[in-house]
Amino acid sequence: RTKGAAGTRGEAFAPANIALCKYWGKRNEELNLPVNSSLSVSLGKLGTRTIVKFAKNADRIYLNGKPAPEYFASRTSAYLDLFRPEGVFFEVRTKNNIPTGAGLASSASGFAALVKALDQLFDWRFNPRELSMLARLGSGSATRSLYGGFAVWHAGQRADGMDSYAECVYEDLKDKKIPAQPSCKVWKNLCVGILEVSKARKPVGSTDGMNRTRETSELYNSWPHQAACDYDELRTAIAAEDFPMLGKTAENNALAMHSTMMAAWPPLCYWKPQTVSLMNKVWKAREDGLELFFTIDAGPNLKLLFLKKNQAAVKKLFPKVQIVSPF
Ligand code: 2P0
Repeated sequence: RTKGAAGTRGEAFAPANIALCKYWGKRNEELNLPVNSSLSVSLGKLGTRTIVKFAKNADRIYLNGKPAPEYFASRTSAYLDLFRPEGVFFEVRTKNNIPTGAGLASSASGFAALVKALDQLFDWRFNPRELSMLARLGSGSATRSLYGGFAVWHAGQRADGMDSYAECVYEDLKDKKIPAQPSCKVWKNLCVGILEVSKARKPVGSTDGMNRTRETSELYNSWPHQAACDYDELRTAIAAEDFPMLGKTAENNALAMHSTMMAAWPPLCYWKPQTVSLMNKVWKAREDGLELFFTIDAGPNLKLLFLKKNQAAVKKLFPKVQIVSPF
């Protein structure tokens, strides 16, 4: 569908996001349709800016000012194939402002920024829900990167994925008639802290990890139920601006996801020894009265959740933490 005339260039930014209720398991690998709905918080100004233009003869893909590595260029070109008119090539210039090596997946903000830039280039004028479905075809977690702040990705039920899109959590609360604090459209004093354990690319990619878990882990049978409960709990916590409820649910959800992987065969553990010591440090701080929680994605790094009033205490405990504002 093209509403207007294609331009000569598109440029867009999309934020990175961290899932508080994780996406783990695909019901359709080609369309990246998830088993369960997920909920995330964005990293505000941290993410990806992408410029896309038409090119002659071949795609030219640049990452942070240099020709992109092969794995990145081929994944981007394969995604562009979905939209490519015959004989057309693209120049894509992508820059991540996520601190290098923060251990954050950039595929989420990357595909979201790319699809927004393509929307401009082709003048599709799709709405954010439609764009989130197109971003999903690049990477599941990209579905949630069309929005700042909290986003929900509805798993949907349809085989064609037309009901598997993301929206801002406040839209979803309105639809479900859950009253929200007026102030909580932006949860200003919520902070995310990044604790880097390793910069290395993960040994088992998310898609393979999810498939292995789904196929071999007995514990995975309980995952869809846990995810559904956590998703509801997080929505309620956001509506009420209840930080302890948000933190507890996010941490428990992450640990449950990792438990399903460890019970897979061959076993899958993304943690390093330092991951476990940092987890213990958070638990000890909590015992000592600090409202501090963590979440962990498919990797060894921790993301801390805390309120601004505790920023100094968190910095003191974890001097290397990188603190970012989600809004
Ligand atoms: C998430 N993760 O919800 C979960 C939690 C990692 C752990 O989404 O195969 O790179 O491209 O759909 O989106 C990472 O998986 O996987 C991810 P694909 P993606 O953020």
